[in-house]
Amino acid sequence: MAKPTVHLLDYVAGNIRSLVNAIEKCGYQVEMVRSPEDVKTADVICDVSDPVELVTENLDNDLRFLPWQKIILPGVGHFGHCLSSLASAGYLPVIHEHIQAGKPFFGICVGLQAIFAGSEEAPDVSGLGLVPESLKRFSATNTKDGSRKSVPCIGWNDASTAHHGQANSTNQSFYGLTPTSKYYYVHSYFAPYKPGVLEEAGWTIATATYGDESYIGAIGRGYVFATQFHPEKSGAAGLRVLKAFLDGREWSDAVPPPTNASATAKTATTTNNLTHRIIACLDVRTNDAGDLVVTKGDQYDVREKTSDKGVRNLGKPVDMARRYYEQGADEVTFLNITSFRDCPVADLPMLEILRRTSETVFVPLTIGGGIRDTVDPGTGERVSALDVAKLYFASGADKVSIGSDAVLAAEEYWANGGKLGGKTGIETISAAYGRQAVVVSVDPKRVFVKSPGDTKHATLKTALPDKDGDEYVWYACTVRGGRETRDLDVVQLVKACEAMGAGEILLNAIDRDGQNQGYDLELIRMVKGAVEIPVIASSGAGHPKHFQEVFAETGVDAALGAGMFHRGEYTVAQVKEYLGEAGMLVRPYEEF
Ligand code: 1PR
Repeated sequence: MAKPTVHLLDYVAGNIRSLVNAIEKCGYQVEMVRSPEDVKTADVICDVSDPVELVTENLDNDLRFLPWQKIILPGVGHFGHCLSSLASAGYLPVIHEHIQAGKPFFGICVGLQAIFAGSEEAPDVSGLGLVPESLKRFSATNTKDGSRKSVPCIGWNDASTAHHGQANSTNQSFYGLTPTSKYYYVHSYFAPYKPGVLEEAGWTIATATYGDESYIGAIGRGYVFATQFHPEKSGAAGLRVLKAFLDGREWSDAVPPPTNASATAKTATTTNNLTHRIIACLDVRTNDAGDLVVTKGDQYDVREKTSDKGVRNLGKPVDMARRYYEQGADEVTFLNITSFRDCPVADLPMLEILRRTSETVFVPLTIGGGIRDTVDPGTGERVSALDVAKLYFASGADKVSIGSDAVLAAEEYWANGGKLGGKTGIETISAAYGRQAVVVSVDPKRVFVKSPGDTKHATLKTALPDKDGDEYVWYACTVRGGRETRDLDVVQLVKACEAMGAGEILLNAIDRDGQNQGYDLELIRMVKGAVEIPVIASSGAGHPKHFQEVFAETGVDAALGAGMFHRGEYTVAQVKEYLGEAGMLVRPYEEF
């Protein structure tokens, strides 16, 4: 029997590929349509982050009468950008009438925010106003106890209707949501939850709490449904929600909780109520035979110690990424470690790896390597960092990671007295896709000095002095995969990148890379104290206890492993099991 068809208007402006893959995983086939004339009485998904193209193509047709059955409004980035695009393209009346006609509507992330009246993010831009409330920005300080939380909020949290008993009384699940599952959120603005207020107006609410701020994770009434989290990036739990919407199942028998949900989940420690996020990282490069392989450095040296000095080959990227997803990885990161040499635009195998991985891995994918202004070797044309990022997003990436170019941009930022130029890759990509899409990958090296007065850089007194007994260190930034050291320290780098619009820091440590001795906790504390955006610990993990230690002792937002997973010493599942047994909340792995 032919699968039911969902139609997608083909002007992909964001990472809609993952949504297409998720819809197909739910048993629907996606048919690309290129103009409303092609739209039959079908289910239509519009990526309205750039609706102008559609409307200008069809000014002679009145969009109001397109026989659309379903609309999914995905959205990443800026509330104002999304809504003003919708408004200027004349889309808002179409969506209003679609909803008033009682046709199914699903808003995702900024698509949820769009159904509200407005947002602090863009005070002079109105939302659809279905929900007469406004969004506000998370506070970086929890008012209850003054503790800190990272903004944007990036991680796995609840979306539970259990708080007001609606589901429990009938043991029914709202659009496939379950109180023990975790869903992937990435946002700086939220809809505060006010108990009973919207329920009185007939809305069903699923909530989450970040720090001491309780907010709307999902909301629905009639045929309108919206989630702040990304169902296409929330593993099996998210796919279940997407399928419930596509099948038209607002309420259904409650799904049994995941079998491996940690028994102590209720009392387990969290990161401001987010689970402890575990990332699997795959350093990728071409081997001497020209194949793209997963490799792993020993303090960034990826060549075997054997006579042929070949590039360490630890396996195939797509297979390994899928394996880590199935082990429960909360995110997968690919770093193309030789892209500083060649132009990623020509690096089609890397784009193909992303495309194939996004077909089976339904958690966030980050790609780094070579994201900078460059020249296409084939055409000789200039290719901007934003163009490179667009290629990666269109191939299925959710976040792009910038390494060397961030160091150069930070040097320029400080040379200009801390003024923004608006032209760096970080600024342009963040402005176009939102800061949550921009990760900065830091490759620091320890530099020992006898006393803080010996350097202008931010130092710390280390518990691990060097062989000369020098007990102060500063961390020098490097570029080109650690090959070139710069006169810029990590605090200068991360502060500049946060100011330019980066959403997250991937904090490597060359001295610890591949050593299996644990993370550089002193470095992580220094960087966590310097920025408000989330920080990912990287480099040195060799045992599950290293993950427990780094979360417990630094408050870091996520922890990354590579070699220990690639060499088969431990699995992601074993790390999460260890953390669960240590009383730390982790996302339970679920089957779809
Ligand atoms: O500079 O923007 O082109 O990006 C290059 C990217 O490639 C950067 O993110 C940089 O960190 C990375 N990179 C470049 N050379 C190497 C190398 O190893 N020769 N990898 C490299 C850096 C960091 C992690 C690593 C962790 C965990 N590796 O990917 O996996 O250190 O390792 P472990 O758990 O085995 O200890 P650009």
